[in-house]
Amino acid sequence: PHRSDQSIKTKMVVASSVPHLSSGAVGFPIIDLSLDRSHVSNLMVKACEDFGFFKVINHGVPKLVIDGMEKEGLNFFSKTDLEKRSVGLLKPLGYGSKNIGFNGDTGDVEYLLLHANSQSISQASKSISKNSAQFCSTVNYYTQAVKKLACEILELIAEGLWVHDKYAFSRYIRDIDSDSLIRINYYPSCTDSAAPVHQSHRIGFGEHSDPQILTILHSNEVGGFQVALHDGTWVAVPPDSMGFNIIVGDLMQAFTNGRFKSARHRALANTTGSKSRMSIIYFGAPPMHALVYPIPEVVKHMHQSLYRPFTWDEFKKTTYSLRLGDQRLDLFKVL
Ligand code: GA4
Repeated sequence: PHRSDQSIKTKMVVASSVPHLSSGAVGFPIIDLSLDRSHVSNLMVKACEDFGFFKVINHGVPKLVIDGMEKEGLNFFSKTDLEKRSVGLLKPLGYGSKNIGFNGDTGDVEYLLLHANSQSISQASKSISKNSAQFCSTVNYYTQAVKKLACEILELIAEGLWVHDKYAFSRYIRDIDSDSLIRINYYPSCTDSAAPVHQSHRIGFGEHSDPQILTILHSNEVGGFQVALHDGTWVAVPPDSMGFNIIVGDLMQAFTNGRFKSARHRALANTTGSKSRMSIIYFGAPPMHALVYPIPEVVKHMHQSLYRPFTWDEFKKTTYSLRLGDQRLDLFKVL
């Protein structure tokens, strides 16, 4: 069932109500990766339990790599409609505008969605950019850098959870057959959008959780991104082009037997500013055939597995058979 989008009003949560916060005036945890390893891993586990969401700073991804990727993104979205639509890839991959998935979800967004492996990027580059070699190397650099960051975070989380195998989660996205994706979302500013300005609550990308393991989201300095707390309250995430937002996906919820919850998030369409919002997103996923099940170390403390084992292939098919906002993991619960 679709969760109703009751209120678009958001609440700013102050740091004092979330005691473990390390910094920042607004409520979500900001984790400094340059700090002591065991401290960082404990903070991450707590953030994943409390919010399924946090921001990392001092992450080690070079600014040059991020800037290069942003430039390629802006370059692509500034092309004509015809040029963008000529990106002929297999749906759902490739260029899209307004339509999300196959079941009628829409938003005020344009996007480019690619497989995150170098062969696919190289293949796609040819139809995306005139300077395909440069596009290809820029996207590859970025993807490699955020993949490394995703692995580091997953290894820190494994340590924080006292899982014996430090690579229990990261091995899936390190696998050469990993089904990870890279996506660039472009939310046109109100000046270049056809929609009436008075519609100040337009949705760019509707409420949903990400089906994969972990998401690494970067955005430019334009706001609009929001994350829901466990009680359903929406909180605006202040834009920060220096940090990365980390989002727990459905598979991480399954791996941790529900100890972590995938974070529901959305992007409001740009309605006030004249600048477009652009986000660059890496979705860390396992290979298609990988079996996903709650890890024994976590289940041990909870006595019972909440979810039955399933393959990523099976989960992905289910994901695409449902609507954007559906709670797809519920279908994999042990009754
Ligand atoms: C949400 C996370 C990723 O962007 C994505 C999306 C996918 C798509 O846009 O093709 C989905 C959406 C996402 C979840 C439900 C289904 C599938 C659109 C949709 C309606 C690439 C993904 O893996 O799942």
